Amino acid sequence: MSPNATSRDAAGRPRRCGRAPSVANVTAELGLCLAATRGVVVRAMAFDPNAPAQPGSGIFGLPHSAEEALVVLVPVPWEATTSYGGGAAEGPRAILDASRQVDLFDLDVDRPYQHGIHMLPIPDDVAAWNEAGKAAAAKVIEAGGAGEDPALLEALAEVNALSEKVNERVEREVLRLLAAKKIVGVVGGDHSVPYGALRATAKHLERSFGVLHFDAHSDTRQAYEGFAHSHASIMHNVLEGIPEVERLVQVGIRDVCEAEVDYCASQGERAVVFYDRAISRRKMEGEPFAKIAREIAAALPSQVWVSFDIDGLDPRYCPHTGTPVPGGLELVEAVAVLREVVRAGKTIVGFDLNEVAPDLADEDDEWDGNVGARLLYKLVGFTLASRGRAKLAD
Ligand SMILES: [Mn+2]
Repeated sequence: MSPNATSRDAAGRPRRCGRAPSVANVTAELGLCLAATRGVVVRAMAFDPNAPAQPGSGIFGLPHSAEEALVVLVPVPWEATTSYGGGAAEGPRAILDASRQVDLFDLDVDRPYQHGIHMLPIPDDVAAWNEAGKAAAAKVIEAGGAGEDPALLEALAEVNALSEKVNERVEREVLRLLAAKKIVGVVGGDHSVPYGALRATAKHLERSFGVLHFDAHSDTRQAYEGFAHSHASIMHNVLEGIPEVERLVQVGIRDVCEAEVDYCASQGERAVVFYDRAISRRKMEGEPFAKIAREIAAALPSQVWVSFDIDGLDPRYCPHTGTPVPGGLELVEAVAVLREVVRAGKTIVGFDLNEVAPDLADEDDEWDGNVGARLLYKLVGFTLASRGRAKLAD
């Protein structure tokens, strides 16, 4: 919440900013919007970026439709293979709800909202697949794997089939948006959800690119618990299934199995891991994080997809995420890495944010959604800046 957010809206939520819309502001901003969205019809509603979010407004309180927006966010309420704590399927809703409190002016990238940001409706079909998938997966997880049990093998096959449906749906949606020249961000859901988006990006770009992966976990397990598209297997699947991904750069990793360490090492230069242990030690020895951030950026190829698992951050930023691990990045450190990626002249070709889970026991607790929304806005902002569509502050 911003320091000047003292009043509350009709729903009792703190307002973003107490300032009343002024005619001069509205006119100036509409002018900016028109200038920024050449050829696109901007709806006549008076939008004031300094005012509180309007009831019924979209993500970040913005008025843009999918057609008007340059940035389109794809929510994926899917967490069937979550093995520990649940709630990530509610991530898109929690982020959307909390996003209306985010101040639109951004000290890193000025006015990223000018090009329009829209979140697609949370899809009912994926939510239904999630319910079915979770019920089937729970039996397998409880038994510690399907083994030779025919009923469990059937449940496992059902989960894997549903995962493939999610992947195909996300891939189709993202391909359609990329063809319409949109900038795409995927909002999970668990960490299995961006796979389809990465496949779509590979097809659309027709060239190689890198993945910058923030996470506490390596996510390079092969078919974790038997699930082909487990949240814990996403980067294994990416490296094995998407040859266009020329390099994976992982940051914040601190909870891995030995097979994952060996697997990443076996990838040679294709996988570069900035373990949390190494980052922490360097900081303890007095190295500035800015230097580490530049090193991370330098390890990336020129085209970069950012895959952000919220648990890459210190868990006080994401207390209800499914698999929290002590340690991790500060939010400002993650932002510093994104900033260095842009400063290094790399192009962010798309991004995902996943594993944000609200407190399911207390619906008034917006903290996880709040951090998620703010990080999402930064991802949007730096992506736009990397494409010359937002100004990077000094
Ligand atoms: Mn993780």
